[in-house]
Amino acid sequence: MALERTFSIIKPDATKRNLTGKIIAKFEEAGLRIVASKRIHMTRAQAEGFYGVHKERPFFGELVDFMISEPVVVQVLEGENAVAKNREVMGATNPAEAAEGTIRKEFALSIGENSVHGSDAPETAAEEIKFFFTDAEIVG
Ligand code: DAT
Ligand code: MG
Repeated sequence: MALERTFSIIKPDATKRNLTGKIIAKFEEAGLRIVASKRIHMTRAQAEGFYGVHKERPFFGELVDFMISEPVVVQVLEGENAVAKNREVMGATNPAEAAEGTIRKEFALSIGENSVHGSDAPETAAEEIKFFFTDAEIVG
């Protein structure tokens, strides 16, 4: 299979607890390469736009407030089957259901404060990468 790219966010609960390096180590151990990375403090407009697909969900307001509560690290990860591999390394949305060894099992605090975001399909990965990065910022 060809190299694929996916989009990741290390979320506020994780940056706040100084877990950035431990989470990046999980990606690298799984064979995912960091080809773009920046630490940003998302604006409300960015968070609402990024999570627009969830705007009718009851937790939308809470999700946006959380995502702008602290800085985040946005990244592009590259590797074989990167979208699915990243989802595997992340673990289930709810840490209570996440498999042993996954990022969410080890680090997440709750279903909302769950340490990482990862694209769910190649098409959404392409859109999410474009939302935060220019082509020039991605160095493969
Ligand atoms: P994932 O992040 O695993 O792709 P998702 O796309 O269904 O999960 O939801 C996006 C984020 O919204 C999720 O990481 C945390 C938050 N969220 C989802 N379900 C929630 C719930 N029932 N209560 C609170 N926050 C929730
Ligand atoms: Mg999702």
